[in-house]
Amino acid sequence: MSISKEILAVILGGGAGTRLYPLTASRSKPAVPIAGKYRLVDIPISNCMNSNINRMFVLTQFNSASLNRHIKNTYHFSAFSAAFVDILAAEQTPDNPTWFQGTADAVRQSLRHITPFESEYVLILSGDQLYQMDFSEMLENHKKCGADISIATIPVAEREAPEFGILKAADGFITSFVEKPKKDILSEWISDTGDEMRHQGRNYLASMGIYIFNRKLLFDLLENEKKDATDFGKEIIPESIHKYKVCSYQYDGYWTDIGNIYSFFEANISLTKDIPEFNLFDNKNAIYTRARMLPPAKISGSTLEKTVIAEGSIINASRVENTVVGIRSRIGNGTTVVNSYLMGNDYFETIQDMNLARQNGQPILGIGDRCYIKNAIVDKNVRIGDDVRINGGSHLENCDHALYTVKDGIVVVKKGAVIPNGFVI
Ligand code: ADQ
Ligand code: ADP
Repeated sequence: MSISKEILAVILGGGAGTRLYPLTASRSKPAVPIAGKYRLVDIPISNCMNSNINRMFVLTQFNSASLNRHIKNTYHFSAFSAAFVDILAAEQTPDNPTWFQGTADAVRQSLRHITPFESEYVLILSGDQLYQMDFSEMLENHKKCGADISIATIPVAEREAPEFGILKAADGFITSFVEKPKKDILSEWISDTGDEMRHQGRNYLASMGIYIFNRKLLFDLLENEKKDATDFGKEIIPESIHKYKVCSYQYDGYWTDIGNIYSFFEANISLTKDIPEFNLFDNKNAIYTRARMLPPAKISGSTLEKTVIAEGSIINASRVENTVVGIRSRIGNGTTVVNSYLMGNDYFETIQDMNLARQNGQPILGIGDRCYIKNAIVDKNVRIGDDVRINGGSHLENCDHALYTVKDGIVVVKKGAVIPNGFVI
């Protein structure tokens, strides 16, 4: 059987979505724009496609227009192939009056959509991680070990360990597992992760939340044995390790969780490094997204330092530094942007639109003249007037304002916000 028929993927597109608020205020998490021109869901989908896994379900709590449009316009497969990307949004049915309660519950409620598609294995992925991984190697390892369940694992440092499922393994099989251990018991969970990892202080083996299940076992667990379990990390995985063969597939490449504003911001900004850990310039492992017919970026009079600029942008800024500039962005004269992620715009304004906006005393789409923007995420379709100062940093308290939110020192300007001339944050 070819790998494409052997396995299908379920991408967990997000629970309540509060951790990425306000980016998820009007769109589902998989549709959140990342790296200037992609959306979060493009990462797991591209990893699947590059691993020759081409049947995918995206589970999401709500079905946003932008997610639908993105999937519909991006992932076209030949009528002669079995490939698909299907969105399964939480739905209320007569025998299931609730929304997805947790990850296991989300997969359980989707089983009836998965049933008609044959496969021997099911790959379960998180929708909020940045990494490039070949799942076919993980599947090979799963088969070679004769495992019932495989979990992708990665060495992490003590500081990060409490955020993850931490486990111990012997001869490739997981012998114990604790979901998000408290700091005071951490020392009991140190593993031998190899010399290189030990030198980096990465002594804990964390679950990446990436699982391969033998399909029959997954259905049995969710429908019978653990029919009340709501979560993989809290219930299904820890309760399975003594009963089934649960294999650890250790991964040593770049992998980062981008489930909250701070990690999402860091992951985007780190793309501006000379050699980013996440490689968008990879011939073999492309990250796919919607192919848009956009003009090249146009730049004038700007000093650009470590900046990633997407198509369709018009930049007259005086300086842009450590910044990701998303599609169709516009930055006015004399403006400085530092350490920021500008998501860009869904459309261009015409000269007439701009004149009309000016007549009505409204800023035009994009960022105006003589602004200073630092440590910010600027969501799509924002109008920032002239002489605006947005200076994010640890001196700012967390808050939620009508136009912006501050989280961990990062200012997030909300989608479609209109920021008047001279505004200061
Ligand atoms: P977390 O990421 O904290 O830990 P969880 O909140 O269950 O676990 O989310 C896993 C993924 O599922 C995320 O992409 C999330 O958005 C999505 N998700 C959550 N609830 C959902 C729902 N109801 N419907 C659809 N999608 C949903 C997990 C594991 C840890 C592991 C880390 C690695 O539990 O053991 O270490 O992932 O990041
Ligand atoms: P992309 O994939 O390019 O990010 P989408 O297709 O999700 O973007 O969004 C572009 C959307 O913006 C299109 O649906 C388009 O109809 C919409 N759009 C176009 N012009 C305007 C406008 N003037 N105001 C608001 N939305 C617009």
